[in-house]
Parts: sequence; C-alpha cells; structure tokens
Amino acid sequence: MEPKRVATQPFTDQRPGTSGLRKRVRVFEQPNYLENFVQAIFDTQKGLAGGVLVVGGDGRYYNRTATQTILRMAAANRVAKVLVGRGGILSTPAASCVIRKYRTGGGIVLSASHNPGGPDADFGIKFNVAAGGPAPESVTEAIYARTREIGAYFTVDSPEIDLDRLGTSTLGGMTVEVIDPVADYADLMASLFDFPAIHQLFNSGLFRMRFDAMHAVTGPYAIEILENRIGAEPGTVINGEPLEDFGGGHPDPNLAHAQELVAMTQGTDGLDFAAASDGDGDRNMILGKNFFVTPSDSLAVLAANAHQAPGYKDGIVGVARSMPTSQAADRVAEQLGIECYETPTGWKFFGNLLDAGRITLCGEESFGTGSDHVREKDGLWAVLFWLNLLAARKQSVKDIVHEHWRRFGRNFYTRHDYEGVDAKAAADLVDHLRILLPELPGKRLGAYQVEYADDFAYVDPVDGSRSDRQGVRIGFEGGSRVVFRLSGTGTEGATLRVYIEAYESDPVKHDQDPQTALQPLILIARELAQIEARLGRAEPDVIT
Ligand code: VG1
Ligand code: CO
Repeated sequence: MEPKRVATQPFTDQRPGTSGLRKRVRVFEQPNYLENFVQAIFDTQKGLAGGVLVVGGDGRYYNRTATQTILRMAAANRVAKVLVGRGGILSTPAASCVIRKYRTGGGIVLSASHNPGGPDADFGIKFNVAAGGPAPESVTEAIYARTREIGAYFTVDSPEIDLDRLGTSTLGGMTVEVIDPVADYADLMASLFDFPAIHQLFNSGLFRMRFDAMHAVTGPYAIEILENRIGAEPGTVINGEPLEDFGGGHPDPNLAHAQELVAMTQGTDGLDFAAASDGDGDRNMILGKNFFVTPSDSLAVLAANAHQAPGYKDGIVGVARSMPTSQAADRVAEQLGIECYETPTGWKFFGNLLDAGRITLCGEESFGTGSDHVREKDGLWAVLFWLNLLAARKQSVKDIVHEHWRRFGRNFYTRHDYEGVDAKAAADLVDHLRILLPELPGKRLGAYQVEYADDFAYVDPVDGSRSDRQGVRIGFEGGSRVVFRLSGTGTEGATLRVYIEAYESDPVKHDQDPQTALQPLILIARELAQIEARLGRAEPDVIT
C-alpha cells in the first residue's frame, strides 16, 4: 500500500484559536480542508514519523469520518502505530492520559468542546504534544504557517478500519490498536482519589447526587467510575448516552446551559451534590444543595484542601490560574507559602509550568480545573476531587465554601458574555479600551480608584516565550478588577467576554448574590467599554 500524493491548495483560515482549530462542520467537509490541517501537523512535527500517535475525539458528528481520514494519512506519513479509542472516542483528559501513559509522540484530539455538535454545528481538531498537553503557541503557529503554503497531502487507499472492535490491525505499514477509551483514565482516577471513602459516602443513605454528562463524551467514563467502580446507584449519571449532536443541546456545564441539573439541587428536597461536564469532558460544574460553586472558588478550595486526597497528600508545590480567573487561588497560595502564576487564557499555557514541576494545580474561570496528573483540564477529576473532600470533611458543599470564605475572604466573581456580535465592532471596542489604558491609573471610576490598567502580556517563566495582547485588565485598589477579551473558540462573529471581580473580607457580606455585589463594577465596565453603543446589546447573552 503505497502512499498517494494528493495535490491541494492552501486555505487561509486555519490558524488555531484558544484550543485548536474550530469551525462549522460544513467548513471541515470541504474537500481537503481537514486533510490540509492534518498534513500540516505531520509536516511540522517530524518526530511523528516512526512513532506512536494517539487519536480520539468527543464523539460529535464528523468524529468517525475524520478519524478514518487521519488514520489513512498517518499510515501514509509513516507513523508506526496509532492508538485510537474505540468508536473514535477519547475524552480530552483521557487522550492526555493515554498520550502520557504509553509515552507516545503526541495525539490528535477531535473536539469543539462545549460548542454544539451536529451537521450544522461545530467540529474541531487540535494537536497535543508528547507531554500530553495542547501544543504551545510556537507549535500551533508553525502548523498554521504550514497550512498557508501547503501544496500536497499524503494518504493511502484502504478500506475503513473497524473502530468498534478492540484489538490490533494493520493499515499499510502502520499498526492500529483500538483501545478501551475509559480503562486507563479510570485507573488513573483510582490512583488519585479515595474510592472506598467515596463509596461510604454514597452508601450512607444521607447523600444524593447526580452527574449530568449532557449526552456528551463523559457518559461512559462517569458510569464506569461513579457507578461501576465506586458503587453509586444506577441512574446517578444522567444523559449518559453520548450522541453525535449532544441531543441538540449546548454541552456547556454552566448555569445557563445546565438548568435541568441546577433545578434538581434546589428546594428543601434538592440534591446534596450535582456536577456536569462538557462536550469533550474537560470542564466541570460543581453544585451543592441550593449552592453553585464558582469555578474560580473551586480551584481555591481544592488548593486549600488538596492534602485530603490521597494523590495530593504531600501538599501542592504551586498553583496557576488564567488571567481572567478570580484571585481567590492567589490568597490560598499566599497562606500556604507556595508560588502562584497568572497565565493567558487557554490550557496550553499551563503545560510548561506543570512539566517543570512548578505547579500542581491549575484552573480557569471557564469551568476548567486540573492538575499535573495529565496536561488537560479534567472534568471528572474535579468531580471526584470534590467527592473526596465531601467524604473526608463530612460537610456540605455550601459549608465547605463558606468556611473557605471566612478564612480567605470571598472574591465575588461573574463573567458576562456578549455572543455572536459583529467581529469588527468587537475588535474596535477592544482597541478603544487599549487607547484608554494609559490615562486610567490614578483615576476614580464611581467608588473605585484605578490602580493599574494594561493589556496583559505573559512571559513564560520556563522557556521565556512571550504572548502579548491577552486581554485588557483594569485593577482597582482593594483587589477588584474588570477584564475584557474576545473569545478564541467561537465559529460565528465574535464574543466579548467581560470578567468582573471584587474582594470582600467581611463574612457578614459573604451571602450576597454576586450580580448584586458586583453591580457597581458591572456598570462601570459597560460604560467604559461603551458596550451598548458599540455592540447594540444592553444585556449579556450568558452570565456565568
Ligand atoms: C474558552 C475559555 C477558556 C478555555 C477555552 C477552551 O476560550 O474562556 O478559558 O480554555 O474556552 O475550553 P475563549 O477563547 O472562547 O474564551 V474547552 O472546554 O474548549 O476545551
Ligand atoms: Co472542553
């Protein structure tokens, strides 16, 4: 089976965003579109030839087609072996786990994460490096540069590989091993958390929980881990059957898109614990009875309590958070006397810090939390960590968080998203803010005194690489902040994200609703950015 060279023309729009290349399925279905991007990976990542590659995705529409295409191209590009999840499935954290465990050369992950799926919705592809994490900017930029000049791709003529049967077959000179997508990941979780203690909690008769897989990839993972291995009652996992279109839903675990689950936690009969994950399994939402844990707080609580889980019993060496994430984790790091890093948005920026052993835990405000166990954020991991805490501390979610606030103070936090706005108007809005920046320090905005105002730039402390223009931030005296940035994961128009944070040390005030507590800052942010005038939107589409 000789490699076949197919002539192609470059596409101009294949620059990866915050997390890989995400486009409408219709865009990926154009002849050569997927092939060009995949060939650009092989052309730039020379080490893949002769090595082992992991392939898998979140199971959305086009996952299987793309998997077959990638397998043929991998064979033509002289990859020695591909490990592929059964059915073409691997959650994003499971892909990272497999890449690392079998010391492979990297992986290709097929996902558009929390974006809807289906023939009229979104698809995505990204390359993860041998350490298991999303490729750093230097690599994604090299892949993009290659897509701009590509003239041919390589494939083989072959029948489809049977992706549904575990075991090994060959494709040209390449070995294809279809692996159980859940087993390695489930074993890793069992090594980190106290499954027997969680089992006892489940069996106490005093604890009711649900995990909402949102008809996305985590269903089989959650059923295996929570129900089969730990012994939660059958039916604990809801919407557990993965569907190519996620049942028509928006597989984004937040207060706007997981309302069914939120409702189950409310009232006197509400569940004690509920959690959800996103399309590709790397996000998490944590809910207690009548209580929502803000992701930024979740990171801080896990950092403060990490030693309670067996996998972290010796404590943590440092934490990192993305810039727009609240500073709650910083306060924990300060008390623990460990390093705290502030990185740009996107998991790829945590990779070097994790590899260098400078941090153990990291997280983002966008429902992403993780640790050095893999190199992706990890939804079920966060859920198990919380269950482990609940079992160890024998307290409710709400009590754990309130106690945390009493000890460290509360960072009130919210994110307001203006979705699908005009891309030019959104870019102009950010430019307008950039122009304002130099005059802001020292100024009074309402009751707040501006301490600093900048466009966040990050110099990676490990390799010295620099990333500019990562978001406009305006910091006020006392630790309050507003941050503005444009989304890098959308596929239509632009999305403006406004992040608002205020610190409150007085426990008497900790019970306020964040939207109320933050109202003055919300208004300042809207006015400063001229949001309504520029975007024609009086209110955000999504509040998290
Ligand atoms: C969003 C989030 C970001 C996250 C990224 C990928 O990016 O804000 O924190 O890392 O999605 O998450 P953006 O550029 O749209 O703000 V997911 O679950 O794709 O893997
Ligand atoms: Co995701």
